[in-house]
Amino acid sequence: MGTSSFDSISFDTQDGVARLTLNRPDKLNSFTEAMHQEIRDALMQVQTDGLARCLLITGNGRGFCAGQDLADLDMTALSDVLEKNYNPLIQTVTGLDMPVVCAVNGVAAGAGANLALACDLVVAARSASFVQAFSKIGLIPDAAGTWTLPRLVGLPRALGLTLLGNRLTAEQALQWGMIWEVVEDDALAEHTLALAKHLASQPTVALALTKKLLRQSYDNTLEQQLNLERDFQSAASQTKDFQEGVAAFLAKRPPNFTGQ
Ligand code: T3D
Repeated sequence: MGTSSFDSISFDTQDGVARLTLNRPDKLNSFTEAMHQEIRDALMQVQTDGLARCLLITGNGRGFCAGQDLADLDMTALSDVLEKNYNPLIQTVTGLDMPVVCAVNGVAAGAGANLALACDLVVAARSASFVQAFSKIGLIPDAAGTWTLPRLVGLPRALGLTLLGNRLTAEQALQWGMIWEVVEDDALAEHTLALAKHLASQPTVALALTKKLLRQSYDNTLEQQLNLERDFQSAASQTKDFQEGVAAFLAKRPPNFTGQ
C-alpha cells in the first residue's frame, strides 16, 4: 500500500489499484497549475513504484472536473499550458501500461470531459454529464477532444457536441457509445473500485498491449495491424501470466495472475 500527501488531489495505491481523486470540490475540481503538477507527480509514481496494475481516476464532490480553472489561466500563453500540462497528461493516461478506469461522478466539462474520455473504461454516475464547454468561452476543444470525439461518436455528433457546447447526459453518452456504462450515483464508487480491483488482478502486460493495439488500429492498415498483433502476441506469450493462464485452464482452477 502507498499513500502520498497532496493538496488538490488525493492519491493512494491499494490492492494494485492507484486511486487518483481530483479534490477541489468547491471549484468542481477544475485544473490549476498546482493541480497539474500534483497529477504529474502521482502519475509518475504510478509508472515507477511498481505497486499499481490499474489506475482509477475520479473526482470529489458533485463534479468530476470542470476543465481549466478559468481564474488560474495565463490568457497570453495557452499553447504553453497545453504543451506543459494537458498534452502530456492525455499522452500519459492513454499510454499507461495498465488499464485506466474513470469514475465520472458528476459534471465533466472542457478538458475535464476530455480527460475522462481518454480513459480506457469510463463509468458515469447517472446524474453525471459531459460538456464540451470550449466554444462558450471562445476556445477550441483541447485535451484531445478533436481526436477522441469523432472516433467515439462519429463526426456528426462530435460536431454537434463541440459547436453547441450543450450538456450531454450520462445516459445519452452511453447510448452514443461514448462511455462504457452508467450506474446509480450511490453505487459508482464501490462499483468502479471493484472493477479496478478486478482489472488489477488480470494479466497486466496483455491488457496493456491490448489497449495499445486498439488505440493504434485507427491509424493502421489491416496489414499493419495484423503485423502488430503478431509482434504483441509474441510479447504476451513471453509473460509468466501466459504460462499461468494456460496452466490454470488445464488444471481447471482460477488463474493467479501477477502482472509479470
Ligand atoms: O491552455 C489552456 O489552459 C487552455 C485550456 C483549456 C482547457 C479547458 O478546459 S477550457 C474550458 C474550461 N471550462 C469551462 O469553461 C467550464 C466552466 N464551467 C461551467 O460551464 C459550469 O461550471 C459547469 C457546466 C461545469 C457546471 O455548472 P453548474 O451550474 O453545475 O456549476 P457552477 O455554479 O457553474 O460552478 C460551481 C462553482 O465552480 C462556481 O464557483 P462559485 O461561484 O460557487 O464560487 C464556479 O465559478 C466554479 N467553476 C466551475 N467551473 C469552473 C469554475 N471555476 C473556475 N474554473 C472553472 N472552469
